[in-house]
Amino acid sequence: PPGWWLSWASGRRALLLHPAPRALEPGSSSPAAAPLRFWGSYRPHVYFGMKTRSRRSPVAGLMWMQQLEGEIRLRHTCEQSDKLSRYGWLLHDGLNFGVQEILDSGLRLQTEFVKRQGGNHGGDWTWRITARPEGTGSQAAFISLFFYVATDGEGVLEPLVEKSTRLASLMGTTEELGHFTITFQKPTTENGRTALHASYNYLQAKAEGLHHLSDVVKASLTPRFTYAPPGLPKRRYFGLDAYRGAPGERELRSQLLVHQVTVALPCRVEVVFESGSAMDRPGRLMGEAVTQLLGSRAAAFEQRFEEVFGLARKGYSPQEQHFARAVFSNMLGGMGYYYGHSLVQTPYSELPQIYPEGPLFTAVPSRSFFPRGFLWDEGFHQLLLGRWDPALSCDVLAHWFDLMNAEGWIPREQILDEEARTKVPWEFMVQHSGAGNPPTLFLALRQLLAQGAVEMGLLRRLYPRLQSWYSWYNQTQVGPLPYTFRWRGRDQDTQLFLNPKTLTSGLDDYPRASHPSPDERHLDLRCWMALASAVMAEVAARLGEPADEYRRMADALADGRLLDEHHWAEALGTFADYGNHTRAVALEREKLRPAPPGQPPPSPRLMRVVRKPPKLQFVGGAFGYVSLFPLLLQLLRPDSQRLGSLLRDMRDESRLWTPFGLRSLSRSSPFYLKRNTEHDPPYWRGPIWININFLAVRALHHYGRLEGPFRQQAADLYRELRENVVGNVFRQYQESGYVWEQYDDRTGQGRGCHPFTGWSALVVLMMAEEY
Ligand code: 6A9
Repeated sequence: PPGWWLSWASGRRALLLHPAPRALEPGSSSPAAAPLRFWGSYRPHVYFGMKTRSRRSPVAGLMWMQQLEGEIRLRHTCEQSDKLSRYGWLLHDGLNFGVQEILDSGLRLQTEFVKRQGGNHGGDWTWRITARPEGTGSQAAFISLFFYVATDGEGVLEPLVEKSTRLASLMGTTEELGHFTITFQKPTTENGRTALHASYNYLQAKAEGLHHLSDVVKASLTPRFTYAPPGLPKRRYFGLDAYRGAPGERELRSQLLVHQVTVALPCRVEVVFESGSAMDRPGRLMGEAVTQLLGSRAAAFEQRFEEVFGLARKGYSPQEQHFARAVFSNMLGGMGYYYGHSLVQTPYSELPQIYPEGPLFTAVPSRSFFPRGFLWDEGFHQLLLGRWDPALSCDVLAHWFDLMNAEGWIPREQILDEEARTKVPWEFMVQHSGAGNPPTLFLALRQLLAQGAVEMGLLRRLYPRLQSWYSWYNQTQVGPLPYTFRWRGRDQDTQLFLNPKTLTSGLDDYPRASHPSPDERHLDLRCWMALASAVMAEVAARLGEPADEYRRMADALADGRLLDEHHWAEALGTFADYGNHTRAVALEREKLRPAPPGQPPPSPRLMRVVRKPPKLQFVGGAFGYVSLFPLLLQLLRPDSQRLGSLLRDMRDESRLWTPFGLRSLSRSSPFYLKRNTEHDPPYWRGPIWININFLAVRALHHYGRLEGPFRQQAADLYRELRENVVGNVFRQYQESGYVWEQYDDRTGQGRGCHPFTGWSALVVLMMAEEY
């Protein structure tokens, strides 16, 4: 066939979903098949909200505002710039209930939901919001709570308005939910016994989409309303007035109803969702019934948490247990359900293209900063969630594998809908169909298999996808020699970076060969492929499929001699990448000619200068996480001298050891804490990351139990490292209110974004010593 045809056909393949039958069975997320999971807090990017696991689910959510003179401080989506001193789920079982605490400058909000099954559409739920002043108290004497319901292009909502300003309830219908009603109860004192004076406003509007809800509400507020509780002075407040509509002729796909209640602190408000198909209710789920149901759900959760993780019987203090429950709940309660398409750049066309639509049910790294799916993060997430609810993890894996294209590729970052897109700068939006990411889903799958939690039917459906995924890495990320591998997609513009990044590896700016080239061999990817091969062999064997090829590959990649040949750098005394490399690089301000008179002065950039030409060699000056990979993924034999050497170097304080965990890059590396460009602070060049520390703790645990010359040393390091990591993440949480993306290797302080209860939540497994 002519060349154009080939590229047209392959371009199509990159944009077609994998042809094998889906891993998810048709309708498996529907309310009929999975009623308990239908409604959930699947909107991790808002402080409090719910939706269903359906394609165009209506959403419900909360916004709030302390009524301050002349100032609109509306809270809705999780934003670090809101500077809340703390927020997150304290308890969440992923199915029935959740309890969240939010501290917002002197205001303490407790946001709770509890579900009750009944009917054919996922049952009923009730929200309870309790607000009170905290500490020195809020500057505002009264607050507004905004409860909203919005459609996403499907279904209708009918308001029922009392006394022209109070949205008392609404009736709705959507395809998957059938008929339902939502009732907004009047505010009461915290114990629910006494009604409180309140002012009401409501809004009915149309919005371009769910990503515009905050804007529509903000634009509808005017300060012309008065709050006048009996016997107290009148106060002005911002209330919902009229929305004058979106500019232009855009399609308005969302119907929005907002109930605003303005009330003094402390107070409690409940919202009751009732499914039209649920009959014979024992009574409306509100007040005392909510208190009781929440109480019994919380007790059941705490009991099960103890059964699974055993922290009380292992002697942890009540505060430590509280912390562990909160961190775990935040990962589970932070799960999202998304439906939409990625934007994908293939090598076959000039512009990014639209990838096929699909659903994704996934945990997220961070509710504020990265509230969406990330491929290699997810493998780590499921190590924790799989202990709690293996069926949930299987469901998540099936969703991820169903997003695979016909070439066997899964997009790394899943930015699937408009809400997700509002959080991402354009440069990060497009996914490249040649770009990989560590195949950590194999880690999760291996654990689920060990737990006996993967049904044969699912495994069989996953198998062709696993095969394709595995071959994708094997074919597209191969290195220059057999059994070597190379990450594609390194930064090309070498002059602009101290060291061109390797985003695909997940370790972003971790130093690699200074001059990217096809001669590179990446140690971490090789080790991931060893793991992948071993898991493929295991899966094939279980299914009675031919496993020899996978076994042979797994053995070859774990073979000590071959590993030495490709990655042991005798002169450096460690394992390393290989490539076209020089250490003699630096960033310097470029020298520009002065501008002619009258013209603005030029702004010189920081540019890389290379003082000594690169040559093919092992990558020196880069000891750190990558060098540890043969240990991290447990490829070394317990009697390997390399194991002894890595243990020694790991424990060395001038290299990786700190009182807070292992730093990502040796303190003696020339790249240690170096910026990559003017605007890129060091990321994987010193700070402590919890996912890799988890792998290290887990590997030390492994080697501490195997007979061999380094057994005692590994066992000792295991104890120390585990205490350091867990102790620091716990202390930082107590001090700062959050779990963080990374930790400073000099002070232990949380760094990067927060809350980050993606893989940092693996501290729970380290506390439980479950690996
Ligand atoms: C930036 C900016 C509001 C970077 O945890 C997710 C990933 C990891 O997979 C990766 O290993 N993080 C780590 O190096 C965060 C990546 C965020 C990229 C998008 C958008 C949004 O600003």
